Amino acid sequence: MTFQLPTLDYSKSSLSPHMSEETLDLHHGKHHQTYITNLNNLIKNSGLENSSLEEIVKKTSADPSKIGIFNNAGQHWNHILFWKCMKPKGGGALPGKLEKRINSDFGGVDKFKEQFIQAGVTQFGSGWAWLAIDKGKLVVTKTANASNPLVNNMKPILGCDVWEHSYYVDYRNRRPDYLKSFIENLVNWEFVESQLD
Ligand code: MN3
Repeated sequence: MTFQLPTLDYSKSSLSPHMSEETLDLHHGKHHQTYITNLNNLIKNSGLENSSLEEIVKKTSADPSKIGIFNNAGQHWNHILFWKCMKPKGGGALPGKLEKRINSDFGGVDKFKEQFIQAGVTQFGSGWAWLAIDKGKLVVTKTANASNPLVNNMKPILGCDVWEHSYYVDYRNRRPDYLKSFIENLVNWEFVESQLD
C-alpha cells in the first residue's frame, strides 16, 4: 500500500488566528508529508506492504527492530486524526451524546478539559494528548513521540499534537496557551462525537 497525504477539510488560512496558515503549511505540507514519504520507503520489502496503517502501528509497536516504521506509521495515523479533530470556528458547546459521556466519565466538561490540557502540558518533550475509549470508558492519556493509545488497545477519538512544530510559530514556548486554544477554539466536537461508536 502506498500512503498519501490526506487533504484538509478546511483551508489553511481558516483556523487563524488560533493556528496560522504558516503553521499548517509547514505542519501538514512538510512534517506530515515527510512521515508519509519515510513510511512508504521503509515498508518496501518489510513484509508489511499489504497491511493497513492501523495494523502496521500495532504490529511494529513492540518490535525495537521496526522502530523507524513504527515512528513514521504512528505519526501518519496520529496526524490523520489530528486534522479531522479541528475545524474553523471550532470549540464551543459539546453535542449532547458526547457531553453526557464526558459528564459521566469525568464528572463534568470542565474537569475533562482541565485533565486534557494537563496531559498535554506535562508530556515531557514531544508527544500527544488524547481522549480515548478504554474498555468502554472515556479516558485522558498522553504518549511520547509517535506513540498513541492504539498500542494499548484503546481507541483514540481526540488527539492534540504537542510537538513544538505544532505550536512554536503561533505560540512560541507557550504550550499551555496552545492547548487551551485548541480545546476552546479549534476542536470539531461533532467529529469527536462521531468516533464514539
Ligand atoms: Mn505534528
